[in-house]
Amino acid sequence: MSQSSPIKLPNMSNYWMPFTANRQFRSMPRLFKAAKGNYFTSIDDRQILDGTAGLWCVPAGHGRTEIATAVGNQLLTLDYAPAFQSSHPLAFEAAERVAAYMPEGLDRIFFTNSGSESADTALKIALAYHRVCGNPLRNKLIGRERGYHGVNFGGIAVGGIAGNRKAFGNGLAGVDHIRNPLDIAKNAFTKGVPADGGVALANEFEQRILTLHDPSTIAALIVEPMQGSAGVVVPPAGYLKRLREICTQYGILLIFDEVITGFGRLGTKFGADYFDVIPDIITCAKGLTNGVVPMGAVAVKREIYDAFMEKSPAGAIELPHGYTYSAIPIACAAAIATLNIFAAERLEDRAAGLSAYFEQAAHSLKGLPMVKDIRNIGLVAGIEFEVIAGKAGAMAFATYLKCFEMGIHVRFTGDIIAISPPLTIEKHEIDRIFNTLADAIKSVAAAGEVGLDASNYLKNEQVWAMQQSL
Ligand code: PXG
Repeated sequence: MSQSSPIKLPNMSNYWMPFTANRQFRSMPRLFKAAKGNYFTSIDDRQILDGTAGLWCVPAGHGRTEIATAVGNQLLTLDYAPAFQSSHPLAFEAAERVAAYMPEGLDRIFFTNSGSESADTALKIALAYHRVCGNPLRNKLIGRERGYHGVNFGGIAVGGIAGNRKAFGNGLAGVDHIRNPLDIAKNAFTKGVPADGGVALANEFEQRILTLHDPSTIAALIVEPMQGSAGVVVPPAGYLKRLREICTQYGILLIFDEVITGFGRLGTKFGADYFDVIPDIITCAKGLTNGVVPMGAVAVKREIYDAFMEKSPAGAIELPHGYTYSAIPIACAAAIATLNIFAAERLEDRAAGLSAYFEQAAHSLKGLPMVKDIRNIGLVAGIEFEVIAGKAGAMAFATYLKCFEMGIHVRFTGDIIAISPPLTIEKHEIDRIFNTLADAIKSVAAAGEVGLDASNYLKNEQVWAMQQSL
């Protein structure tokens, strides 16, 4: 692109963007027009290294022809089949393939269209399970502080990110939260899983929450094995195992929300595999179709499914729940093609093989100005900054903008930068991500004034050209 021909931007008045500062965005749009492998092409023709696998959803890298071909062919063969009271063979095949990828025993699969729908579906299955088993008073749901389970009403009720809840009324009744395991004072700059305190922290579930509510009223506990959205919170050793024991002891279903940790992110198929803890229900989405067709799945233990089949009245719909697009043919085709790629390229093993290198690179940022903590596991890292007084989030947001200007896509949440590249990332690209991030942090910190005013970062002439054409 030459400077004399500014980029033609779309009319941006109608699209209300999700989880975006819409007004800020329009003053400095960040638009992609193509993607291949580990790179996006921005609208101003720059190659932007994808340090986040899209929104954690493109583990196999962008533009996979195997998936595109499968989806295209499927679209021209069977575009849609009614999902209620009828189906199509690929739905059963996709469920069989997802079941085979899940930990042993979680082999009954309900399809949704997103992680949020998967979370709400899992919560509804848990409630309905206890009811069908004759325990309707087990109807409370427990989540975790700073947990993220999507944006639907169930998900935000058990979720623990205050900003995602406070605008939306009273939420569900009968919900409580266990403590968030992040302890920077004790564990700052821990590489991987913190060693201590896991069992004591999990015991707090029994001592505080179960005592308060009476365990016989609790249907389920939902947690992410590693909290992604809240800024990469890695639980201490023994914590998830102890939660499992407590749930088993009191007949509470344990749900792992694996929307981020599923499909190789930690260097194993699921977080359940990484931590060697098998929940009763796993939710997933994102990587299931490599992010290209919306799809989520809820895997339940066979005994749970069997209870519905055995105890529901003959001829009844056992679970009055589902979506028009549950197991839509193109999503099934995309999921099967994605699982084929995982099998052929052993992407989880690839992630595991790179994780030590990635860890080293992430922790090389220790000592930079404003850096308060670095956390990592598998191919995920979180870099937490000191909060600038009166400007919470500004340091991370400015760093994100600076990285974008420098050709790297990172994520920010609060004052934390999260890195979660495609599992196809190469070592030199890992170097580039963290070297660029280091430069961005230094530059933003040195600028002193890191307000939310993007004009500080409009040094790039091409970005300027975009500005002029608004
Ligand atoms: N559960 C978990 C654990 C998630 O991380 C959802 C549910 C909801 O999924 P859907 O498909 O409804 O968006 C998520 C989504 C980020 C980021 O950068 C994280 C998510 C989504 C977008 C951005 O932290 N997580």
